Amino acid sequence: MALQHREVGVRDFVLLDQITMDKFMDNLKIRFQNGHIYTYIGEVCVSMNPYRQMNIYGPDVINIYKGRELFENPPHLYAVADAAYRILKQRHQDTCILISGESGAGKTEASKIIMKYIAAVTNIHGQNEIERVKNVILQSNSILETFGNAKTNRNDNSSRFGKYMDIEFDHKGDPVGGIITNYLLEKSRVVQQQPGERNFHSFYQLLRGASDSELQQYNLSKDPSRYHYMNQGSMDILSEKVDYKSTNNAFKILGFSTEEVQTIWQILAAILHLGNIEFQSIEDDLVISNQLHLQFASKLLQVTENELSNSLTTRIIAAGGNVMQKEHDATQAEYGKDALAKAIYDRLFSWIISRINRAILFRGSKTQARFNSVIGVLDIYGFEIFDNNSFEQFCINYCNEKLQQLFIELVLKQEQEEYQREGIEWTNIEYFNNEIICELIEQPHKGMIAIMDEACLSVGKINDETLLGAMDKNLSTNPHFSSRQLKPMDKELKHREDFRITHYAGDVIYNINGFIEKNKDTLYQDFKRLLHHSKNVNLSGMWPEGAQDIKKTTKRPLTAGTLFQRSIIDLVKTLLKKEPFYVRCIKPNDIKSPTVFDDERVQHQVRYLGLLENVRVRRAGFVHRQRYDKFLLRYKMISQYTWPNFRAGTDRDGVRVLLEEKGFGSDVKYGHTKVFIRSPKTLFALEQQRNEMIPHIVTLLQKQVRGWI
Ligand code: AOV
Ligand code: MG
Repeated sequence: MALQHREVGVRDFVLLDQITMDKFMDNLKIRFQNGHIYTYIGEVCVSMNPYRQMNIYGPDVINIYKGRELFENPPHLYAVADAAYRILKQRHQDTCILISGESGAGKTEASKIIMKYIAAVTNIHGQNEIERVKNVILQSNSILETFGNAKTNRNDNSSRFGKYMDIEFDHKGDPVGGIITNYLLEKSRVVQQQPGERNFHSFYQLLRGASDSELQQYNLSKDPSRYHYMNQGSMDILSEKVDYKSTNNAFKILGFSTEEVQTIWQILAAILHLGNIEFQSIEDDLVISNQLHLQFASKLLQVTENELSNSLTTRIIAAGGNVMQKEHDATQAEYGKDALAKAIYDRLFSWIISRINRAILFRGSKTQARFNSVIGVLDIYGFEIFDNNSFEQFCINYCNEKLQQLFIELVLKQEQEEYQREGIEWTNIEYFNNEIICELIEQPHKGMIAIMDEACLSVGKINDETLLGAMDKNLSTNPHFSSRQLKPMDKELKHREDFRITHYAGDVIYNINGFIEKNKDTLYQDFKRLLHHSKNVNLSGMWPEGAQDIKKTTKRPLTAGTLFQRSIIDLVKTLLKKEPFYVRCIKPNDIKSPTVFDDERVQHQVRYLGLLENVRVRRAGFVHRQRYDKFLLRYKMISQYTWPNFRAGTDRDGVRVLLEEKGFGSDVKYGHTKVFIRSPKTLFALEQQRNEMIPHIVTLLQKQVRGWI
């Protein structure tokens, strides 16, 4: 087992003799090369993606970490999970584990490892209901990945949605429920994929995993190249971790009915048929040229062929009390069809999550559960830069800015507050605060989201180009925004439609094309009515607003950008109420290699994650702090005054006597409830003396035991 061989490098970056980038990198590298993928900065866990299966997650390792302090064992996600769990159990305090890092850095894997640990160490009484809840929590991951993950050019299993999961525990510390909140699924992927990328895994599972008779029932072929929604990017066969069978099995465990599961695959098949529908303008008429797919799609959506065809080619407009039918042109019809496919998938995804939530049964709001607490695990899409970056990357990267902001605030705030609370002096450390970038994006009236909304709401002729113009006008003073208009000589801004945001994690060039459409995210009412009237009750239930009277004017829905912003602000509010733990994931290289340590790429991540500042903040304060009672328990054996027990005063007095005797008095500060140790050397020395004492103590105890017998 990897934990047993000698550890290389320092396990906490605060123990480095100098805090420089070189020393930091050396330690990270040597540890990575020796299979130590985790290293701490205090309580923050830095995790390197090993790109290989590590033998460090088995039940034997779980036992080593159970109920232990962070510093007692080699760094591990299990130790972080245990710390979060212990706080919850002992103090009945909500905690959360925030996992960040760029695309492919290992966030989703980390979140699963953490959940596995929590599941393993709970339910010591073996109660059935608790076992069921744990099972649902673990199984839900495979379903969410099937429908919400896809191969991108950065990660073969990239999360295309954000996920926050609260796991609820009763006062005994057993998991009794949970709730998953999802954030903005990248639904544009349903209809379009970049070269080298794929649609969501679910589609490939269906074609490759369903039996011949099932496929026949859906009128589908096994071959993805036959489907427009699957053949634009890569059609690689991935060694998918989850296949059609396991997905169906997970559905079963989660209590989905046969009809529900059937509906899910049926909807996927319908989307593929929709994708193959084409429109042609013949003279003044719009016709659907491949009727067979229309027929299949309508059968699968359980609507009539006529209804589907009508809603694809025309729309009903209510004006001045009159209802009229207006025919689309081919472009409008094409747009409408794609919007329909995206919306169906998006609704399906949210519906699946709400079904899972029903199965996990979150009881937080009920009165009998008022002593319950939660551990939240956040796993979102990581910061990403592609060759072509659009509205989706804009939202994903904005979300990462917000989380970085939270890290800055909490990690610093926590430190400062602790020093203040304990009555200890403190000096501030300089760091880059990305607040200015968050403001650029989200400021009311002046931020990018507000400017986009204004463009979407304006009745006049505004297009993506004029939207960019409005941004130029309003944002020219923000150093984190630039465009061709503002910087005509900038070679990186190749096209007129390009603009750049200097994110905390690097520069990203976005292309404004499509921003207005994606932000507006309109779906013709006709489609909502169509789906609401489906004979399939599950599908119909996903579209309640389709019941609305045609003549009734609908309020303009909020834009995608504003909805996303609101959900992220809500998330931040939720997280702020909890005691946070951090996992900072790093990607060693861009080629998914288990051996290559790409210095430049790693250093870039270390820099933007602010890890060096994190170490400095931690060090400028104190490398180690511990409650007096715990400290005594661990080290009392090294001093004649405190062994076997200190009786001449409080625990605080005992700690003081011990440290003074050992000559460490000048390196420590005594807070109200904790002792703070400044230098790593002191901690080492204490640990060393303790290790030396252990054999004596053991012999002593053995003698005593023998004496007693
Ligand atoms: P991400 O969640 O951070 O990216 P993942 O967790 O999906 O990244 O990790 C990407 C891939 O790296 C996985 O599919 C594994 O092959 C490998 N990997 C990561 N962590 C481990 C580990 N602990 N042990 C073994 N292999 C690992 V994204 O969702 O794209 O932002 O949006
Ligand atoms: Mg992920």
